[in-house]
Amino acid sequence: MRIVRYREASLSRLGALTEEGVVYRLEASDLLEVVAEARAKGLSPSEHVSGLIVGKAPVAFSLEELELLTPVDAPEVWAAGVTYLRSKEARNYEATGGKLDATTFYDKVYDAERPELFLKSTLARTVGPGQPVCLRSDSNWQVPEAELGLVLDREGTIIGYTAGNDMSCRDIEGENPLYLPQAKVWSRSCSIGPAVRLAETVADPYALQIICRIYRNGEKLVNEQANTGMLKRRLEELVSFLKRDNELYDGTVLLTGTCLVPPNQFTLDSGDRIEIEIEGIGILANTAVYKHELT
Ligand code: DO4
Ligand code: MG
Repeated sequence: MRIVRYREASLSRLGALTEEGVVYRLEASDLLEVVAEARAKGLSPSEHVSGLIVGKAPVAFSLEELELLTPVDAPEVWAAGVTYLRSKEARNYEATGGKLDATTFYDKVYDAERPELFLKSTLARTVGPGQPVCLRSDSNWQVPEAELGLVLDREGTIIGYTAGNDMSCRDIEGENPLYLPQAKVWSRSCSIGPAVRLAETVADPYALQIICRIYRNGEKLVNEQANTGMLKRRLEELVSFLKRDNELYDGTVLLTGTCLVPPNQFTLDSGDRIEIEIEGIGILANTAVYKHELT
């Protein structure tokens, strides 16, 4: 069972998306309300939602016809880094100008007990499916990072999974690691969606296929695949470090790091269509544009 949000007239609606791809409108205003209702009844959120839609008519539009919004209002989006070998290699390439045999702090964090965690985005900087993500005007080496996102409640319980795009500037990060916030955070530098798959409906979160495709003028330039089975850390381990002496808010999203990096010579251009597909969650599609091109 997945949860989506969509626009109807000018209102934001919550929907249940079944395995058959059918959307049912839910009365609750957001995912956290559904979770609270389920807990009050002693049910899992998916059991509760299945009960709510029994005998109801689906919405008149298909998923593709709906104007989807972020599936959850994430007050904060945090991100983990260097959690896959592929990411460590890519960062070392950026930081050493291609001298892959040099040992760097990326090697250290990959092996350290403490993971890399950083504040990636806020509600106002995060966009949903179909909405433009922005490119930085002062970078010449920009890529999307396809990542599994954990949707958390204020206790740090994983209530669902979504797909996330951690837009990144490889040149700014490679120039100096102290520039990380600028390499990661700017207007519309993060997208999440298209749905939240309720956690109890995922048999094994360490066995999800992740695909990143990038199209330019209709031509597929990037088509990379990986699997969450290659993740170096446990999901609960990442959450436990995020919770340490920290305040979590309902709907916080934690991106778990990228396992897909486009070829080193690739940089995003305005108009590129980015698709991030995660098995069982769906396809998060966004077009990259410069901020001044937004209408
Ligand atoms: O170390 C910098 C960021 C790493 C990252 O975003 C990732 O591995 O996904
Ligand atoms: Mg990342």
